[in-house]
Amino acid sequence: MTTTERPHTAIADGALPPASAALELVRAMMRIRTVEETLADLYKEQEMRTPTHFSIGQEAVAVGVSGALRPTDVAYSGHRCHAHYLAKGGDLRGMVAELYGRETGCARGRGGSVHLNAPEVGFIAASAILGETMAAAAGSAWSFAMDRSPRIAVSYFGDGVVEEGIFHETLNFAVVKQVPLLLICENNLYSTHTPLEVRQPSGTTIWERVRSYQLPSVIVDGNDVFAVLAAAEEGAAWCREGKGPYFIECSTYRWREHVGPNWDYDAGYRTKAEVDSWIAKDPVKRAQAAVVAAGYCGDEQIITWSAELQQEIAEAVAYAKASPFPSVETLLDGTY
Ligand SMILES: Cc1ncc(C[n+]2csc(CCOP(=O)(O)OP(=O)(O)O)c2C)c(N)n1
Repeated sequence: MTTTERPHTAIADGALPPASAALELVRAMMRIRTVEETLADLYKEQEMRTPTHFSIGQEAVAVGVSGALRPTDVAYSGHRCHAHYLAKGGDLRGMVAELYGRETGCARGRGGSVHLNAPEVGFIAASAILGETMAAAAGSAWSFAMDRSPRIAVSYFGDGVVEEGIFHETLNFAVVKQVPLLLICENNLYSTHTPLEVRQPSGTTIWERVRSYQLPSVIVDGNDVFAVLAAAEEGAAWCREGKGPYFIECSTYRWREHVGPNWDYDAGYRTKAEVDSWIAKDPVKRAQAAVVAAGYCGDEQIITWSAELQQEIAEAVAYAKASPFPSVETLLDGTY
């Protein structure tokens, strides 16, 4: 196949999957939203002493991608990793306890919000060093290729990582070795407070630029969970067939401040009107409306789920707060 035959397209709105699958996606997004909004409220109590990057507004990416994955596939993430961890099946109590710095946390209270991990369900690692886990994901993918296994590795990263050297090294390596690596760029338009257009040459689009590495590259509406799922299914199939890596740029938007629980209209780098325009494209409400309109469920189902999810997160918080801090003698365990 030549480069021009590879898919290099923008993917339009996703068709609705069958009822059970579509409802599962909606509930999974609602769960992540409920968890993060609850934690954002509680953050103000100052009992979570970890820098925390919320992905409120970006839930469709993690949920749509995870819908195309198998339990044996692996995923890696960066600093904004809560949604990726939960969507891959990471334990909620282990996540909340980690944010509270407790021994029962998924990193035994030593890593905080940016070091979530759940290897038992294939969520291998997250790191706040931009781009660091991309190379590790390529390593996992390479091992799957050498084993001729149908497993694939996913690397989640933000648009800021596209300016890191490791991004280019990883793409080059993945293509040369034809490894089953699904690259998911969550383009939320900003790297901290700096917009994409002042960081990259005028007119640059990430997905088109990636083409120069000779791998399939598509862009998708990252606030449409069904479109993300469709793109991820295509990408995952490509990787599983041994055709090499596949790149998906997901257009989305972070609602809260870069790090922390607050709204940041007054920070001077974006306007309230801009944030509001993205809130109007709320991926959770959009998917809820789609399944109700399709007759898959009624509004009362959404209300029931909300109540169940509030209960689940309340129990996880209670569990975390009742858990012990690591003992002083063990503090250096796992530190290298
Ligand atoms: C190698 C490296 N350089 C700089 C930083 C500081 N830093 C942390 S988050 C961030 C912005 C990342 O933006 P993006 O990748 O678009 O992800 P987003 O925060 O928008 O989800 C920066 C520059 C870092 N953690 N690591």
